[in-house]
Amino acid sequence: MAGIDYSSLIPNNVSLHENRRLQRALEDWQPKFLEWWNDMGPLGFQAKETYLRTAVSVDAKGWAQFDYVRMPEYRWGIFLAEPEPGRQVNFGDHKGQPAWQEVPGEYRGTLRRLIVTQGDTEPASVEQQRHLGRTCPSLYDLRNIFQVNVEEGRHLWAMVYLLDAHFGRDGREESEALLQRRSGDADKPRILGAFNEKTPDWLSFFMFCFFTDRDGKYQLASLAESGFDPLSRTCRFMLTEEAHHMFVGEAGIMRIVQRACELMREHKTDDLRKHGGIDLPTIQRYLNFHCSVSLDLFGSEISTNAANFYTMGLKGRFEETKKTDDHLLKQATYPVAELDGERIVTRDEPALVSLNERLRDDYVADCARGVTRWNEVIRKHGIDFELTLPHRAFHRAIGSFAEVRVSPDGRIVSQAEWDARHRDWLPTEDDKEYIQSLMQPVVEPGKFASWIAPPARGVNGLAVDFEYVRLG
Ligand code: BYC
Repeated sequence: MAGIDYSSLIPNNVSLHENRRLQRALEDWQPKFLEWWNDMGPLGFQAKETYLRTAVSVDAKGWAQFDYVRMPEYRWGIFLAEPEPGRQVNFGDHKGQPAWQEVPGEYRGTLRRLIVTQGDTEPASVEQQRHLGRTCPSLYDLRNIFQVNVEEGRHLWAMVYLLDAHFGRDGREESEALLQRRSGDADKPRILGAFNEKTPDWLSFFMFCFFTDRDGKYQLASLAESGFDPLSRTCRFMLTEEAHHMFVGEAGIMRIVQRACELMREHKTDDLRKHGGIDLPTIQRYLNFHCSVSLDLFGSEISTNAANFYTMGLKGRFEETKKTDDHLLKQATYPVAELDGERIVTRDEPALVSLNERLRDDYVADCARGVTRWNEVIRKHGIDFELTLPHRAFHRAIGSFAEVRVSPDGRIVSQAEWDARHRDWLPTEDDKEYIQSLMQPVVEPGKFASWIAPPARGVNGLAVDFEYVRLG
């Protein structure tokens, strides 16, 4: 079961050949996916051989194999984590029942909506990153973004499999629609806000991988707890791929911070724009932006949707089965940050409707650990500067804080103060222009752009100056 059948048109470990109807539906979707990939995937590199990893089995060890592949020939397919014998619904009203192998009829619409929302983010991110190859800071980074892109493509396959296998005609229609919406399109935008923002440069890309892919980690982890077993198994395998995307983000920002510190020391100045580096305050403004739009992805602080997902057994908490409470949460409360006139206060709210906020708390704690590691680099250079996460109420468009102006340190401010100060807090036109001016491609193996340090090691034990993408 762990091995993946690569002999069929669609690689899979779900015995696709035994289900002709599903196989036909997916084989019908496959050329449409490829058409979308060619139209909306990485621009200008489709014919280049890239050193990519491909899943060969879903075992804990050794599931990845590395080789040169042209991206349109990447073997996208359907990989589910191993089934857990005797698995049950572990929370909500159906707690203790056997996990569902088929969609419970009464939850069909809700479950489909969750799967579509998850699925929609995957092609959206590929679309957002479409132009970045042309300004890569190195071949190593070019290979990494393509790895991320093909895996997001595979995550789309994962959700389309669930839609086609379990939602009949509606599912097939949703699968088509996933290829028709476009990131940032005024008429047919992607579903969630952050996935309609632009990712116009590599600083934004690394921030996106750090903050927005991390939302992916927490959402997938919650869906991996689902009582609908195929969704759980799908998300469990997706999480193994997601880890690399967050690594790309965290290590990318770390290398930019390191380069900034080296330039500050070398030139004895904070003004790195003369020296082709990205100064720490600019990094902070990009961090503020990407963190705040990613916080929005968790939905409203108080959400009956979230309560229903949980009570129905469809979407759990992060690490649900490690928690020792009753997994029903009908009596429990949870502290939630709220607006109280001109102040932000914390109040205990019913735990069920607070599940979005609870997941956001887990997420913020995880982000904070990454920021601490970046600050460690700054500290080691003897520089007196600290990157910080903005307050959760800063620059929000979803939830209780969407209506107020809040500073990164969590003060509610007047519109006048916001107008006067927001340039200190969010990327300015000047910042964007400067960052854009740095986006000159560096494609000689082992060479790196002026604004980013080389990584400590290459991919899969290879040298940093390995030819990760054959451009010749
Ligand atoms: N933008 O009760 P509310 C990833 C909508 S990232 C626009 O506040 P709820 C990845 C909401 O849909 C992970 N709309 O929120 C990362 C609802 O609309 P309907 C993606 C928003 O429902 C990088 C209404 O507002 N996965 O994998 O409790 C690269 C009121 O909703 C937003 C998931 O998100 C927003 N930010 O929770 C590649 C998991 N927020 O239904 C991939 C699946 C809320 O009234 N999704 N709305 O029309 C969910 O669990 C939930 O839909 C959400 C929202 C957590 C997103």
